[in-house]
Amino acid sequence: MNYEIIVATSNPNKLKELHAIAKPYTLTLISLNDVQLKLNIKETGTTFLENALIKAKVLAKRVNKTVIADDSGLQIEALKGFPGVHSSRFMEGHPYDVKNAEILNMMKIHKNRKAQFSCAMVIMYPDKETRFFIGTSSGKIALDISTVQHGFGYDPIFYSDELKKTFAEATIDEKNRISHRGRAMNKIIQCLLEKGLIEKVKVGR
Ligand code: ITT
Repeated sequence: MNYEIIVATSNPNKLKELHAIAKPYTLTLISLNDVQLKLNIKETGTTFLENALIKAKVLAKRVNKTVIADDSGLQIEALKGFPGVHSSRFMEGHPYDVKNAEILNMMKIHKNRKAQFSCAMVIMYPDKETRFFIGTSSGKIALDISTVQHGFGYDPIFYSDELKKTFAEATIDEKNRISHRGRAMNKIIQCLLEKGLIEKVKVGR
């Protein structure tokens, strides 16, 4: 039987990426929608980790299952780490093509286009044992918004140093292999494997 974990996110794109990572394992990720839960979470932390912990704790209070939560965002060196923990709240209510255009506008006066995506991911077991993992992925703010638009959020303006293309041009598996969220989630997968809670699904011949 698959090991079940509830994911404290209402972002369907994050879930899609996490499902793709979980697929080869005896692991079922359950969304808040699946359990008809709506969490009222105030992300009041000043770091990704604080916010991920807040989300995990709120969900863990409501369910008697293992939960995971992530808080993530884009950090731009020349903008002193902005939008950082404010990534989802920056120009809230505006579509991402408008937000991305504004970031490109803010970057016009800067030569240094270095940026990274960061993700703090927390796993909390029913006995409240808690582990956290950090994943980062380096790149640059692109000069233009990618016309290919896979992914979500800031993907169309994030040029990955490792993939040599924007995250928006990557397939979900390419992105997961080197992304901040992919890296953090793969550490959680390792942890679950070591604990013997999940195993890799054997592909039959
Ligand atoms: P939940 O809190 O419900 O998980 P959220 O979208 O608000 O959903 P965060 O608080 O972690 O999630 O905010 C992360 C924001 O950072 C997200 O809304 C995007 O704008 C951006 N972001 C994070 N990871 C990203 C990725 O892989 N690609 C593009 N943008 C990303």
